[in-house]
Amino acid sequence: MNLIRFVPLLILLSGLSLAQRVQPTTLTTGQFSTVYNFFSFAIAAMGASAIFFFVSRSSVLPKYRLALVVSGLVVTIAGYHYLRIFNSWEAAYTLQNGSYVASGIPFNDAYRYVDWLLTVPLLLLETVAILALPAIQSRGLIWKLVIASFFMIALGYPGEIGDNAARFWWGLASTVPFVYILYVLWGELGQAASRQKPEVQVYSRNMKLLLLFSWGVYPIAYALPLLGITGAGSVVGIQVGYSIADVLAKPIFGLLAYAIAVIKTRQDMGLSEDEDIVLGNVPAGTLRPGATD
Ligand code: RET
Repeated sequence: MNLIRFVPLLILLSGLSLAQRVQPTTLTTGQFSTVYNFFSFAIAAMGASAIFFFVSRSSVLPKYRLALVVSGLVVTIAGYHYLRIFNSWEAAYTLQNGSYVASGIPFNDAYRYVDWLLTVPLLLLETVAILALPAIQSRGLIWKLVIASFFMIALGYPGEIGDNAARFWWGLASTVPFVYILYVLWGELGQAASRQKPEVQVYSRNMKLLLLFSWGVYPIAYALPLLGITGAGSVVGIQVGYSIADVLAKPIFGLLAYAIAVIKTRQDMGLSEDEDIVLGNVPAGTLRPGATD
Protein backbone atom coordinates (compact mmCIF):
# COMPACT_ATOMS: atom_id res chain seq x y z
CA MET A 1 0.00 0.00 0.00
CA ASN A 2 1.27 3.42 -0.95
CA LEU A 3 -0.04 4.98 2.22
CA ILE A 4 2.14 2.74 4.40
CA ARG A 5 5.21 4.52 2.96
CA PHE A 6 4.03 7.73 4.56
CA VAL A 7 3.93 6.31 8.10
CA PRO A 8 7.67 6.85 8.89
CA LEU A 9 7.33 10.34 7.43
CA LEU A 10 4.40 11.08 9.71
CA ILE A 11 6.29 9.82 12.75
CA LEU A 12 9.31 11.91 11.79
CA LEU A 13 7.23 15.02 11.26
CA SER A 14 5.47 14.62 14.57
CA GLY A 15 8.77 14.09 16.37
CA LEU A 16 10.06 17.31 14.88
CA SER A 17 6.90 19.13 15.74
CA LEU A 18 7.03 18.07 19.37
CA ALA A 19 10.58 19.36 19.53
CA GLN A 20 9.62 22.70 18.03
CA ARG A 21 6.43 23.18 20.02
CA VAL A 22 4.86 26.41 18.87
CA GLN A 23 5.10 29.07 21.54
CA PRO A 24 1.95 31.00 22.48
CA THR A 25 1.64 34.34 20.76
CA THR A 26 1.04 37.72 22.36
CA LEU A 27 -2.68 38.47 22.56
CA THR A 28 -4.58 41.74 22.82
CA THR A 29 -6.86 42.05 25.87
CA GLY A 30 -9.85 41.61 23.51
CA GLN A 31 -8.46 38.36 22.09
CA PHE A 32 -7.59 36.99 25.53
CA SER A 33 -11.05 37.83 26.94
CA THR A 34 -12.89 36.41 23.92
CA VAL A 35 -11.43 32.97 24.59
CA TYR A 36 -11.82 33.45 28.37
CA ASN A 37 -15.53 34.25 27.95
CA PHE A 38 -16.19 31.36 25.57
CA PHE A 39 -14.63 28.96 28.10
CA SER A 40 -16.72 30.50 30.86
CA PHE A 41 -19.86 30.14 28.73
CA ALA A 42 -19.01 26.49 28.00
CA ILE A 43 -18.61 25.74 31.73
CA ALA A 44 -22.04 27.27 32.45
CA ALA A 45 -23.68 25.39 29.55
CA MET A 46 -22.14 22.05 30.56
CA GLY A 47 -22.89 22.46 34.28
CA ALA A 48 -26.50 23.58 33.86
CA SER A 49 -27.30 20.94 31.26
CA ALA A 50 -25.76 18.22 33.46
CA ILE A 51 -28.25 19.09 36.21
CA PHE A 52 -31.09 19.21 33.68
CA PHE A 53 -30.30 15.80 32.12
CA PHE A 54 -29.96 14.05 35.48
CA VAL A 55 -33.13 15.63 36.88
CA SER A 56 -35.27 14.98 33.80
CA ARG A 57 -34.28 11.33 33.72
CA SER A 58 -37.29 10.52 35.85
CA SER A 59 -39.76 12.12 33.42
CA VAL A 60 -39.24 9.51 30.67
CA LEU A 61 -39.81 5.75 30.55
CA PRO A 62 -36.95 3.59 31.93
CA LYS A 63 -35.92 2.39 28.46
CA TYR A 64 -35.05 5.97 27.42
CA ARG A 65 -33.18 6.82 30.63
CA LEU A 66 -29.81 5.45 29.52
CA ALA A 67 -29.61 8.14 26.83
CA LEU A 68 -30.28 10.89 29.39
CA VAL A 69 -27.82 9.48 31.92
CA VAL A 70 -25.13 9.20 29.23
CA SER A 71 -25.91 12.74 28.13
CA GLY A 72 -25.53 13.90 31.74
CA LEU A 73 -22.18 12.11 32.01
CA VAL A 74 -20.93 13.67 28.76
CA VAL A 75 -21.63 17.23 29.91
CA THR A 76 -20.29 16.53 33.43
CA ILE A 77 -16.99 15.25 32.00
CA ALA A 78 -16.88 18.22 29.62
CA GLY A 79 -17.72 20.70 32.41
CA TYR A 80 -14.80 19.39 34.46
CA HIS A 81 -12.42 19.61 31.50
CA TYR A 82 -13.58 23.14 30.65
CA LEU A 83 -12.78 24.19 34.22
CA ARG A 84 -9.26 22.82 33.77
CA ILE A 85 -8.94 24.38 30.31
CA PHE A 86 -10.12 27.71 31.71
CA ASN A 87 -7.53 27.60 34.52
CA SER A 88 -4.82 26.59 32.08
CA TRP A 89 -5.72 29.52 29.81
CA GLU A 90 -5.51 31.95 32.73
CA ALA A 91 -2.14 30.54 33.78
CA ALA A 92 -0.66 30.57 30.26
CA TYR A 93 -0.73 34.39 29.87
CA THR A 94 0.15 37.42 31.96
CA LEU A 95 -0.87 40.99 31.41
CA GLN A 96 2.10 43.19 30.53
CA ASN A 97 1.82 46.78 29.31
CA GLY A 98 -1.74 46.29 28.11
CA SER A 99 -1.28 42.98 26.27
CA TYR A 100 -1.27 39.34 27.26
CA VAL A 101 2.11 37.70 26.87
CA ALA A 102 3.08 34.06 27.40
CA SER A 103 3.72 33.40 31.08
CA GLY A 104 5.99 30.44 30.34
CA ILE A 105 3.42 27.91 31.55
CA PRO A 106 2.20 26.19 28.36
CA PHE A 107 -1.52 26.09 27.63
CA ASN A 108 -2.57 22.46 28.04
CA ASP A 109 -4.37 21.24 24.90
CA ALA A 110 -4.39 17.68 26.25
CA TYR A 111 -7.45 18.34 28.46
CA ARG A 112 -9.53 18.81 25.33
CA TYR A 113 -8.27 15.67 23.65
CA VAL A 114 -8.74 13.57 26.82
CA ASP A 115 -12.24 15.02 27.05
CA TRP A 116 -12.99 13.92 23.47
CA LEU A 117 -11.51 10.46 24.09
CA LEU A 118 -14.08 9.98 26.85
CA THR A 119 -17.07 11.87 25.49
CA VAL A 120 -17.09 10.87 21.81
CA PRO A 121 -17.69 7.13 22.54
CA LEU A 122 -20.38 8.16 25.05
CA LEU A 123 -22.04 10.40 22.45
CA LEU A 124 -22.05 7.49 20.01
CA LEU A 125 -23.67 5.33 22.70
CA GLU A 126 -26.24 8.05 23.41
CA THR A 127 -27.17 8.24 19.71
CA VAL A 128 -27.55 4.47 19.47
CA ALA A 129 -29.57 4.36 22.69
CA ILE A 130 -32.06 7.06 21.77
CA LEU A 131 -32.67 6.05 18.17
CA ALA A 132 -32.41 2.29 18.84
CA LEU A 133 -30.22 1.76 15.76
CA PRO A 134 -30.55 -1.99 15.15
CA ALA A 135 -27.69 -2.50 12.69
CA ILE A 136 -25.22 -0.78 15.01
CA GLN A 137 -26.39 -2.76 18.02
CA SER A 138 -26.44 -6.17 16.41
CA ARG A 139 -23.37 -6.13 14.18
CA GLY A 140 -20.99 -4.69 16.68
CA LEU A 141 -20.73 -1.62 14.53
CA ILE A 142 -20.68 0.50 17.66
CA TRP A 143 -17.25 -0.97 18.51
CA LYS A 144 -15.92 -0.14 15.08
CA LEU A 145 -17.18 3.42 15.55
CA VAL A 146 -15.65 3.68 19.02
CA ILE A 147 -12.29 2.38 17.77
CA ALA A 148 -12.43 4.73 14.77
CA SER A 149 -13.19 7.66 17.11
CA PHE A 150 -10.16 6.72 19.22
CA PHE A 151 -7.90 6.88 16.15
CA MET A 152 -9.51 10.10 14.95
CA ILE A 153 -8.67 11.84 18.23
CA ALA A 154 -5.30 10.20 18.93
CA LEU A 155 -4.04 10.99 15.42
CA GLY A 156 -5.23 14.60 15.66
CA TYR A 157 -3.34 15.42 18.87
CA PRO A 158 0.29 15.43 17.59
CA GLY A 159 -0.83 17.87 14.89
CA GLU A 160 -2.62 20.08 17.41
CA ILE A 161 0.55 20.66 19.41
CA GLY A 162 2.92 20.67 16.44
CA ASP A 163 3.89 23.02 13.65
CA ASN A 164 1.94 23.42 10.42
CA ALA A 165 3.55 20.45 8.64
CA ALA A 166 2.63 18.17 11.53
CA ARG A 167 -0.83 19.70 11.68
CA PHE A 168 -1.36 18.93 8.02
CA TRP A 169 -0.17 15.30 8.03
CA TRP A 170 -1.69 14.25 11.35
CA GLY A 171 -4.88 16.12 10.46
CA LEU A 172 -5.05 14.18 7.18
CA ALA A 173 -4.52 10.88 9.00
CA SER A 174 -7.24 11.77 11.52
CA THR A 175 -9.66 12.63 8.72
CA VAL A 176 -9.71 8.99 7.52
CA PRO A 177 -11.51 7.59 10.63
CA PHE A 178 -13.55 10.83 10.79
CA VAL A 179 -14.97 10.27 7.30
CA TYR A 180 -15.61 6.61 8.13
CA ILE A 181 -17.60 7.54 11.29
CA LEU A 182 -19.68 10.17 9.50
CA TYR A 183 -20.34 7.85 6.56
CA VAL A 184 -21.60 5.03 8.82
CA LEU A 185 -23.61 7.32 11.09
CA TRP A 186 -25.18 9.22 8.21
CA GLY A 187 -26.53 6.00 6.71
CA GLU A 188 -27.66 4.59 10.04
CA LEU A 189 -29.28 7.80 11.24
CA GLY A 190 -31.07 8.27 7.91
CA GLN A 191 -32.53 4.76 8.10
CA ALA A 192 -33.45 5.19 11.76
CA ALA A 193 -35.23 8.47 10.99
CA SER A 194 -37.36 6.86 8.29
CA ARG A 195 -38.42 4.09 10.69
CA GLN A 196 -39.68 6.50 13.36
CA LYS A 197 -43.22 7.81 13.73
CA PRO A 198 -43.73 11.20 11.98
CA GLU A 199 -43.45 13.29 15.19
CA VAL A 200 -40.09 11.72 16.01
CA GLN A 201 -38.85 11.86 12.42
CA VAL A 202 -38.31 15.59 12.41
CA TYR A 203 -36.21 15.35 15.60
CA SER A 204 -34.20 12.41 14.26
CA ARG A 205 -33.44 14.37 11.10
CA ASN A 206 -32.41 17.39 13.19
CA MET A 207 -30.17 15.10 15.22
CA LYS A 208 -28.52 13.85 12.03
CA LEU A 209 -27.98 17.40 10.77
CA LEU A 210 -26.72 18.68 14.13
CA LEU A 211 -24.28 15.78 14.35
CA LEU A 212 -22.90 16.47 10.90
CA PHE A 213 -22.75 20.22 11.43
CA SER A 214 -21.20 20.19 14.93
CA TRP A 215 -18.66 17.45 14.10
CA GLY A 216 -17.76 19.38 10.97
CA VAL A 217 -16.73 22.45 12.99
CA TYR A 218 -13.84 20.61 14.73
CA PRO A 219 -11.69 19.94 11.65
CA ILE A 220 -12.41 23.47 10.35
CA ALA A 221 -11.19 25.04 13.61
CA TYR A 222 -8.17 22.72 13.56
CA ALA A 223 -7.32 23.70 9.98
CA LEU A 224 -7.39 27.48 10.57
CA PRO A 225 -3.56 27.81 10.79
CA LEU A 226 -3.33 25.90 7.50
CA LEU A 227 -5.81 28.25 5.85
CA GLY A 228 -3.57 31.26 6.30
CA ILE A 229 -4.84 32.41 9.70
CA THR A 230 -1.71 32.80 11.75
CA GLY A 231 -0.54 33.95 15.18
CA ALA A 232 -3.06 35.21 17.71
CA GLY A 233 -5.92 34.94 15.19
CA SER A 234 -5.48 31.18 14.89
CA VAL A 235 -5.02 30.67 18.67
CA VAL A 236 -8.33 32.48 19.30
CA GLY A 237 -10.13 30.90 16.29
CA ILE A 238 -9.23 27.35 17.31
CA GLN A 239 -10.38 27.74 20.93
CA VAL A 240 -13.59 29.60 20.03
CA GLY A 241 -14.35 27.08 17.24
CA TYR A 242 -13.87 24.06 19.51
CA SER A 243 -15.96 25.67 22.28
CA ILE A 244 -18.88 26.37 19.93
CA ALA A 245 -18.65 22.85 18.48
CA ASP A 246 -18.56 21.32 21.98
CA VAL A 247 -21.67 23.22 23.12
CA LEU A 248 -23.52 22.08 19.98
CA ALA A 249 -22.30 18.47 20.14
CA LYS A 250 -22.94 17.92 23.86
CA PRO A 251 -25.67 20.02 25.58
CA ILE A 252 -27.65 20.93 22.44
CA PHE A 253 -27.38 17.41 21.03
CA GLY A 254 -28.44 16.10 24.47
CA LEU A 255 -31.50 18.39 24.44
CA LEU A 256 -32.57 16.86 21.13
CA ALA A 257 -32.10 13.38 22.62
CA TYR A 258 -34.24 14.51 25.58
CA ALA A 259 -36.97 15.80 23.23
CA ILE A 260 -36.99 12.44 21.42
CA ALA A 261 -37.17 10.56 24.74
CA VAL A 262 -40.18 12.64 25.84
CA ILE A 263 -42.04 12.18 22.54
CA LYS A 264 -41.36 8.44 22.50
CA THR A 265 -42.50 8.17 26.13
CA ARG A 266 -45.77 9.91 25.21
CA GLN A 267 -46.27 7.62 22.24
CA ASP A 268 -45.55 4.48 24.27
CA MET A 269 -48.02 5.58 26.96
CA GLY A 270 -50.65 6.55 24.39
CA LEU A 271 -50.76 10.16 25.61
CA SER A 272 -51.78 13.13 23.49
CA GLU A 273 -49.62 16.25 23.30
CA ASP A 274 -51.46 18.15 26.03
CA GLU A 275 -51.60 15.30 28.55
CA ASP A 276 -48.94 15.30 31.26
CA ILE A 277 -46.53 12.39 31.61
CA VAL A 278 -47.08 10.94 35.09
CA LEU A 279 -44.56 8.26 35.96
CA GLY A 280 -45.12 7.66 39.64
CA ASN A 281 -43.96 4.77 41.71
CA VAL A 282 -45.72 6.18 44.76
CA PRO A 283 -47.86 3.37 46.22
CA ALA A 284 -51.59 3.97 45.77
CA GLY A 285 -53.11 5.75 48.73
CA THR A 286 -49.82 7.30 49.91
CA LEU A 287 -50.58 10.65 48.30
CA ARG A 288 -54.18 11.75 48.35
CA PRO A 289 -55.20 15.13 46.99
CA GLY A 290 -55.46 17.48 49.94
CA ALA A 291 -53.73 15.04 52.30
CA THR A 292 -52.12 16.75 55.26
CA ASP A 293 -50.28 13.83 56.89
C1 RET B 1 -9.42 16.61 14.76
C2 RET B 1 -8.07 16.66 14.05
C3 RET B 1 -8.17 17.13 12.65
C4 RET B 1 -9.01 16.24 11.81
C5 RET B 1 -10.29 15.87 12.49
C6 RET B 1 -10.52 16.08 13.84
C7 RET B 1 -11.86 15.80 14.33
C8 RET B 1 -12.36 15.98 15.54
C9 RET B 1 -13.70 15.70 15.93
C10 RET B 1 -13.98 15.78 17.23
C11 RET B 1 -15.27 15.57 17.79
C12 RET B 1 -15.44 15.76 19.07
C13 RET B 1 -16.70 15.65 19.73
C14 RET B 1 -16.68 15.87 21.04
C15 RET B 1 -17.84 15.83 21.82
O1 RET B 1 -17.89 15.50 22.94
C16 RET B 1 -9.19 15.67 15.93
C17 RET B 1 -9.73 18.01 15.27
C18 RET B 1 -11.34 15.27 11.60
C19 RET B 1 -14.72 15.36 14.92
C20 RET B 1 -17.94 15.31 19.01
